[in-house]
Amino acid sequence: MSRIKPVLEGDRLALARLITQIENDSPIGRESLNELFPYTGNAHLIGVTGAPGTGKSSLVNHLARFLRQSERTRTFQLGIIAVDPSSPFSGGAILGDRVRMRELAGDPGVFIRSMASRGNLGGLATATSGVVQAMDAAGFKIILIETVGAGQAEVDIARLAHTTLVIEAPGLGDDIQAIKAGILEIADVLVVNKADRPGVEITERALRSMLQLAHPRSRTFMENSDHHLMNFLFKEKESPADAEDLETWIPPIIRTVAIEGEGVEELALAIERHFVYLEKSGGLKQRERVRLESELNLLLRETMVSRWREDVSPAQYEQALKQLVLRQISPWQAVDLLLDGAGI
Ligand SMILES: Nc1nc2c(ncn2[C@@H]2O[C@H](COP(=O)(O)OP(=O)(O)O)[C@@H](O)[C@H]2O)c(=O)[nH]1
Ligand SMILES: [Mg+2]
Repeated sequence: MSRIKPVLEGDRLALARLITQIENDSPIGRESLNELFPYTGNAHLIGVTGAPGTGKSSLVNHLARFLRQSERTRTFQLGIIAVDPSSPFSGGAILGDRVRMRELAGDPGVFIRSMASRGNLGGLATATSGVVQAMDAAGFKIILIETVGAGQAEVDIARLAHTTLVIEAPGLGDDIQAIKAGILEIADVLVVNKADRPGVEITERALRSMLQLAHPRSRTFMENSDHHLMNFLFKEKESPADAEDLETWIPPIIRTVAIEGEGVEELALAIERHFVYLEKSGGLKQRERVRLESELNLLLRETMVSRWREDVSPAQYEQALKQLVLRQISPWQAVDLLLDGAGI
């Protein structure tokens, strides 16, 4: 208890140290997370995902500043986790994050952490979930998690959130190759950033038709989504709890110009509207269950593989692979051989 007390009390240095322990997957990190877990569950977790260069970091930056200034949220402590699955030596995203840190530095209500993979994507998702828990227990009311929407690990990370924003930008191809269907399916809010660039309409139209494919049920989309959304938002401003008429959540499409901060207010309202929707519809409990279930499955998968690795030597693995390549054994037989060898 004494170890986690400073973290629970909001000591930033203690939190930063704990996060390092979590990233290293140390025994102290794990024990602390066990002790902290009962204190989690109070943060609104917001995932921000999309292809590299779509403007996720710029948007998160502006959103953070907006939330720290707006009346309802200005007392909230805000956590930002930037997950960069590329090599820590590639530099790009990390450099961008340094710029952001300088911009948001000086605001004691904002805590930023960048995480880079050390070549183990599964481990990155697990570490991210641990860091989210630590920030949640430390009292952050809103946690923004930025990930590059590409592989399975990013989908795993996106599943940690209550509200997922998928960021698109014009010019990445009319058919939006950059977005994987899996990511689109978990989108709660769609953002077309770089709306100052040509091709916004094309991107928006493509997104709308992809959404209809992904959610063929009762989702219909107004031709002019901005008007639809604004109507809703103004109603919402008067009575934030009045979301009962919504049976199915229709992901709104919001245009933004992140570098100017344009559309950020609308985005913040859409996020809030989604949270209110989750609370009112009972979806929050359901979401929480699904969220924790994917977290559990993630840890199970990873723990099983790492235990197996401890039991099977690289030589045994090589031997099985060699037999497989020589077609002395089938892939299934290779699996049996390796799992039996590990006593699993
Ligand atoms: N023209 C324009 N450029 C933008 C906008 N948002 C971001 N950018 C630029 O796009 C580049 C990538 O932005 P960044 O936030 O790092 O993208 P990320 O890789 O998705 O995090 C940077 O040079 C930004 O200045 C926008 O709305 N309009
Ligand atoms: Mg970024």
